[in-house]
Amino acid sequence: MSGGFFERIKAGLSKTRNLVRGSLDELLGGQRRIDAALLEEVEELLVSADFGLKTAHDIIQAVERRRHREGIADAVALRRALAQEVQARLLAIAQESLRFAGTSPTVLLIVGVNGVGKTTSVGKLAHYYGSMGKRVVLGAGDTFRAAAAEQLVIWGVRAGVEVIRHEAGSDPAAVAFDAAKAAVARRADLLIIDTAGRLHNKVNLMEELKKVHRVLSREIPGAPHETFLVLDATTGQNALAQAKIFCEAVAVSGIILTKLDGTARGGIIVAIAGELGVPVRFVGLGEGLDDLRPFDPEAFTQTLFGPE
Ligand SMILES: Nc1nc2c(ncn2[C@@H]2O[C@H](COP(=O)(O)OP(=O)(O)OP(=O)(O)O)[C@@H](O)[C@H]2O)c(=O)[nH]1
Ligand SMILES: [Mg+2]
Repeated sequence: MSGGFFERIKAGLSKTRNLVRGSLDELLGGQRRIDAALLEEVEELLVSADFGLKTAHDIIQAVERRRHREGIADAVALRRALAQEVQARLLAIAQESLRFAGTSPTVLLIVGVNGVGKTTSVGKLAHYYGSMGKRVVLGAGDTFRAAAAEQLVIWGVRAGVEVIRHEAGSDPAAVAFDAAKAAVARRADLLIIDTAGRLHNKVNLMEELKKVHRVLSREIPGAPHETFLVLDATTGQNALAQAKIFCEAVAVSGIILTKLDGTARGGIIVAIAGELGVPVRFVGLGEGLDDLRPFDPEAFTQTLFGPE
């Protein structure tokens, strides 16, 4: 279950890895010359793994420039150049997985559309930071569905942390208020607030998130210190479109990319970096308590383009 990030991401990313490595092996077999035509095929391969049209094009242009400047004569040099270009784009915006505020509690707001894995990720984060010895409190800000708070309470029990909840249908901002009070009273290190993914319409959802945001900032200076948008990797470019809408409404400071284990579209991580400039902080690699890991750009790049 546990194991290093590298082993875990290799397994979790196996579909993307098989697509990228398998196709590269095919393209580069038979001692093919590294020329513009080959690079065009590599670009298509990156697009098929959801690196995004623009980002794939940028990467291949950079590799093409290097081919002229440094000479890229063989498959080994090409893989190395691809790895460097991808990694540079991820490292340019990389952040530690969670920036703790100078004064506790640090408040983390979790947003995203329905079904992407918000509540599951809140539970896994509670476990992750709880295991590190942090005192964690959860706020059940999804009051839209009756079962939502129940689901969070189950995760709270699994992770061994307290969950602040109200009746279904009550005001999420009131939950945020109580959760902030409780986190201060309990001297928590970290308060994580789950939110609803669906409301009657999109305007309502965004207005509600802004209200939760206002309440948190009134109760705890600087809160929410981080706002993570949860995106489902299996939805590919749709995830990117969602992200753009959320980033316009709330100050998203990081991305949690879930369900990487279920897709060959893991290149979306690079598209997010290239097009949104928001760092992926955690990746979801399965449904278990341990299956949320801090994102490591180097391990990701090595998994897709490294020597073995
Ligand atoms: N395979 C896999 N499944 C995941 C991952 N993260 C979440 N899921 C599954 O995705 C489904 C939806 O997860 P939730 O956490 O309920 O999603 P949500 O965003 O809270 O959904 P709403 O509350 O309805 O908006 C569940 O079946 C989870 O087990 C992941 O990293 N990998
Ligand atoms: Mg939920």
